[in-house]
Amino acid sequence: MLRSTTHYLPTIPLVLVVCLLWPALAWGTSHSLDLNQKPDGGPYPPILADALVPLLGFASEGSETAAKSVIPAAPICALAQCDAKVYCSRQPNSACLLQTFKEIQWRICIHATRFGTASQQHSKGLGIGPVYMRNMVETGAPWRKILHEASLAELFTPYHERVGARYYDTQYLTWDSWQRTVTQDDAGREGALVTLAEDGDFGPTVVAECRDRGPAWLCKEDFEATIRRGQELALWGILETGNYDFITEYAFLDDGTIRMRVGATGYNDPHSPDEAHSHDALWRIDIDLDGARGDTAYLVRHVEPDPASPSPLLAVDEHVLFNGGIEGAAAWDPLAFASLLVEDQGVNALGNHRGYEIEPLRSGSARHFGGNEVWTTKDFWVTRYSRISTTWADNWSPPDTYLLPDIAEKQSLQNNDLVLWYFASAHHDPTDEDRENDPGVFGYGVTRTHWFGFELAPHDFFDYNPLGGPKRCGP
Ligand SMILES: [Cu+2]
Repeated sequence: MLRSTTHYLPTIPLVLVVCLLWPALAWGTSHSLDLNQKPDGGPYPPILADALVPLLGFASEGSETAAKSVIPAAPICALAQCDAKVYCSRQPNSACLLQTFKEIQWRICIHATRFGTASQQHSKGLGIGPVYMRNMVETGAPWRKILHEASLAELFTPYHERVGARYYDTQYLTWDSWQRTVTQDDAGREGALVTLAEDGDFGPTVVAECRDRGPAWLCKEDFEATIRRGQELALWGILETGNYDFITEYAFLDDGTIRMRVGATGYNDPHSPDEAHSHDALWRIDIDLDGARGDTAYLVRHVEPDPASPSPLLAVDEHVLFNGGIEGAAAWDPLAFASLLVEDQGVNALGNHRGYEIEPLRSGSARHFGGNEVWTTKDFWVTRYSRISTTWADNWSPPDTYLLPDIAEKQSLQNNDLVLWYFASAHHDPTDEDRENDPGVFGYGVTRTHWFGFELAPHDFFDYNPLGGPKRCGP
């Protein structure tokens, strides 16, 4: 079903205003009596008022300046709307979000991906980009681009016991069929709902949550102790593919990290609810550190023992050109703590190239051996941005049909415009925890969320601990 596009509101969707103002009024009433008391008399979590009042208060034009002026003394979230016309030009069904933490600020476009044409539609669900970040500690620090676009390229669900069950979950998605609306129940007490620019008739499809992520660092000595708790803004929506609901999440941390995860939940295949299977995802990340050009890919590995040393006790860490500096792929080696690093030509104050690296979040590595499944045999793929990179999803086809021709060009991965592809999986062998609580039946039903993904973490992108860590605590 195609939804009307006549309700496109270029700066802030009307429904977004309504969604945001309603809770503002409700909380405003309760907070007018006692900021620390909710209507039933219990205490609010401290983050609630701090996180959401700025969000609601700055959901208006000119918010970039306004948001900057209300940076609180404590490190909390503050979400506002930026100008989608300027920052979300490639995908019109979008929202532009400005997230202000104590030390850094994020400018994020989130959008519903649309590929192909109106008559031959295709989608990969929610995507992000462009994404910019800037340091708020240093006066006048520039916005630095981190990535141009990132989304899922594919979701794949092969079952263990059925030769024919090789489900490419994005194959049948049209521009709208995958979307599901989200509610305050989805968002929780600390979340807000975002309606994309062309979804006024449909409703909100993105949850924005400010989350406390525990101790970001701490230091305790006999007579002195200090701690910094971390926060993150998590943006997530639902990619609905049938019995499974895939939660696609993009989280922006206050230390400059971007975390991308998929959570597989919903209900098990009714035809074979106890059959083991894997949930595979391929992400495409068009990384543009400080602009598109000048990026170089490396594989970073820990090697122990150091083969060049006579002692088995010594270790060494490698920082080598990815695939010798040309387009290609590599397996993730957990014994090497391997990561995929991209460095820009630009350097920080210490003369180190500003970089970001993919650090896997996963419990294992799937490998499959059917037709068109070569793309599942490696975890990191790096290509140069090229014609294939711009047409890879115009019409749906399995990843082998665009990824393999792309790396076959053997273009240079040094000082170039790079695209990263990351493959990860969750293995799901249903257990009794997958069953409904219906005594006498105990049939297989809804499954708990299986998460997998990665972090895109800063690597010499800052000059120092971005969360203000002191030299030490104590004397
Ligand atoms: Cu499953």
